[in-house]
Amino acid sequence: MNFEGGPGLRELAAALVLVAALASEARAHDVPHHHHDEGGVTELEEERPERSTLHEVILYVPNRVLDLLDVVRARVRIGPGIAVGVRATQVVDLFIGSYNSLYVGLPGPRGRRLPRSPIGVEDNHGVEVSIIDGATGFGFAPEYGPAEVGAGAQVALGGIDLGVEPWEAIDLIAGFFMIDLRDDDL
Ligand SMILES: [Ca+2]
Repeated sequence: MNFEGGPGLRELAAALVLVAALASEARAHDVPHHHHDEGGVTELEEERPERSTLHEVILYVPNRVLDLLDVVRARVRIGPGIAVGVRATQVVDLFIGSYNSLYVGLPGPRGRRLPRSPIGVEDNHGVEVSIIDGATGFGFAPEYGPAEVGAGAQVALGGIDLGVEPWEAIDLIAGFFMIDLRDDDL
């Protein structure tokens, strides 16, 4: 009697354990969702579709490389003009001059998800002092980072622009722990 009843009970017990496990897993999934929805833990996660763990793993190395490239600007410029610029954040900066150029090198902070090209067009014309920005590039201004520190100059047919963005360095370090402070990961 028990010979047949035993396995039947065991199967029933196993099925109950399975159902209980699935139910508790479903609840475990629900809880963080509610946290995100109600608490608004991070706005970033709500602005974009949630990335899967697989997505993050596959793009982990490319994203760290792009984060690293964001830290340094080292553009060599070829083209006519005369200009000088220095900056230590957007508030403490100075630019005066005019140039049209083709640049080559490390382009500097992306300020977006798409990588910037190591070769491109760059121009800038006018005067910029701190937040009073009278300088304009005709679609190809250098676009510095908000905390970027650096300097550049253009003389006759050549120029150079060097900079470091500490904010991107912090984003790089946070990125190793899967935290995307700049919201620029692919
Ligand atoms: Ca990042």
